[in-house]
Amino acid sequence: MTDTNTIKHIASPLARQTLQDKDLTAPVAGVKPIRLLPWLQVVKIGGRSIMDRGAEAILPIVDELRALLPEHRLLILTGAGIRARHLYSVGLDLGLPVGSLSPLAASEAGQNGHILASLLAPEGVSYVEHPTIANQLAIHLAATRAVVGSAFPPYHHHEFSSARIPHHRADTGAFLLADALGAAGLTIVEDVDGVYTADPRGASAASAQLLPDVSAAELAKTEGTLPFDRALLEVMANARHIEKVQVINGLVPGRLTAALRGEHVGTLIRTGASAA
Ligand code: GWN
Ligand code: ATP
Repeated sequence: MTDTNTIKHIASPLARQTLQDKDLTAPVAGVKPIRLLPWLQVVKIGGRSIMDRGAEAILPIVDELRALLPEHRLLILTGAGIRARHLYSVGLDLGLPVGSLSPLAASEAGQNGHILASLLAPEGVSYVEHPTIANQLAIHLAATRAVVGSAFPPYHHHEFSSARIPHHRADTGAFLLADALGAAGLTIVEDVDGVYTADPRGASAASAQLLPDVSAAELAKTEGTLPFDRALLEVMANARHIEKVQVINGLVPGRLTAALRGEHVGTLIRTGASAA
């Protein structure tokens, strides 16, 4: 009985108070988390911007990734692309809730990952499932230099109902994962040179200017379109490890290689994470 009482009354700084009071939780919860995979480089490959273009865009990227393997250990994550957009239009027409659309779109990101992994298979690269990324990434990356996964986060029916199209898509998923793993970096591969003041392929293309270095907080104040999910800016504000993300043009040979070598070849987006 004495033992039971001791266990029941075990000393814990969070035992007797609400978890909602930040002043009370800060001494325990305010500590910076450890980096699980500090040597990992995460690369998000655009679904629409790269994968949907087929061999012309994919094969040069595959060549660059192959050549980068001796230098970096990579988690390569793919976006969803055109099939997900078709899926959204059909699903929305039928009135499907966002929690039903989210996993359907996510499966398209997974399909692109399977395609990319097949092309890198001779190098020992395979597609790994979400649960494997969650729990067994370290052992896989101890066995091989890189793995491919879906960039889409597995929100499923837990997706926020604030919009009809899933709020958290591939760019957000890639960032959440990279930050949670404490990765060395995240590079987002698109079909434009970086983030512009307006869509460089849209109606205001003539006046669009490239932003070489910008903070997520500054971008959050703008109202125009962006080359990634707007939710990415929300999660960047609360980042713990990833201090900057580079958005680069994967259609230009050598850009991905340069970015992974730390060169400034696209738009650097500063997050809310501090170096301390
Ligand atoms: O199917 O291509 O993982 O890695 O969000 O869930 O919708 O699933 O619902 O391990 O768990 O389609 O089946 O599919 O892309 O997400 O996967 O081949 O439960 O390896 O079974 O979190 O791959 O898939 O789509 O990523 O993004 O079986 Mo797929 Mo995705 Mo595979 Mo995964 Mo979802 Mo699983 Mo999951 Mo579902
Ligand atoms: P997914 O992986 O989700 O399929 P993606 O990342 O491959 O998508 P898009 O969502 O199409 O690609 O985003 C890239 C496109 O965003 C560019 O081709 C560009 O035309 C457009 N874009 C819109 N606004 C901007 C902006 N401010 N700066 C740069 N590109 C922009």
